[in-house]
Amino acid sequence: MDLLKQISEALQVGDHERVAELTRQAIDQQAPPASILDDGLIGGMDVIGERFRRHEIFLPEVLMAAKAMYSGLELLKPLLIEGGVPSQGKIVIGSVQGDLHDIGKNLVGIMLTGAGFEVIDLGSDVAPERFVETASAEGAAVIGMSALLTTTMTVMKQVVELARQSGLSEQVKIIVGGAPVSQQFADEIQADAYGFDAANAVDRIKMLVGRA
Ligand code: B1M
Repeated sequence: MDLLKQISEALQVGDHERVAELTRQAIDQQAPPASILDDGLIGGMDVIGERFRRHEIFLPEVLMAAKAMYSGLELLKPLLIEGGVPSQGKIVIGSVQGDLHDIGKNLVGIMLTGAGFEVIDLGSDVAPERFVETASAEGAAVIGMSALLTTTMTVMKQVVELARQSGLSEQVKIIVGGAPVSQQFADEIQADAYGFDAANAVDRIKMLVGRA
């Protein structure tokens, strides 16, 4: 069986040791890191999401899949950030308040680091004030927010408004992303950009800071 398919299937059964072993093999066989990520790890996680939605599996299985995802991601990380020279500006990232999903946000952080940005990762469940205060204190160029729940994406609007009220939106651009987020939603809340995946987020951020 194709190695990337095996990674996807090992992730789906939450076997983190096997995912690490297969990811290592794929790296040794010179499979492109982006394919290992997209077709192996993210491919497997998409199946998990769909099965969870259909109530075929439950939270413990999803947590095991997330752990397996991280075991592969850890090995890929050095390859994804290879060659990055941190001099492109500071980016504050985090998953919004109420949201504990951090895999996509972490991927965005890895890709940004690889593109030479200095990433200040506030983690998950981040209050609106923390995004704004950190960006201001650090002199960040961009705030990047991730949300995976339809109930938490509304927090993004609070951050955009808070940044505007505090006068920060003059200097700091805001980009939003995550599974339920869309360009239309970004326009509605008046964010500066929407990234549909981690690589696209990097492209959009380069445009926001005038480095594209
Ligand atoms: Co949860 N979960 N989850 N979950 N979970 C989803 C999001 C869900 C869609 C599953 C489903 O029903 N099919 C659903 C949300 C439904 C909705 O809101 N409409 C859901 C739910 C309901 C829940 C709970 C409420 C379940 C419960 O408790 N009953 C609960 C909420 C917890 C909370 O946050 N308060 C919950 C919990 C969890 C776990 C903790 C078990 C675990 C998270 C572990 C972790 O992150 N450390 C988890 C997981 C793993 C998922 C799914 C299966 C996978 C998410 C993931 O990591 N995908 C997810 C189903 C799905 O999304 N298909 C699901 C892989 C990741 C690479 O993709 O994060 O989308 P993603 O990131 C992408 C893009 O979105 C984009 O780039 C990445 C790709 O390159 N992106 C950005 C992300 N952030 C970006 C920021 C940007 C730009 C692009 O700019 C800044």
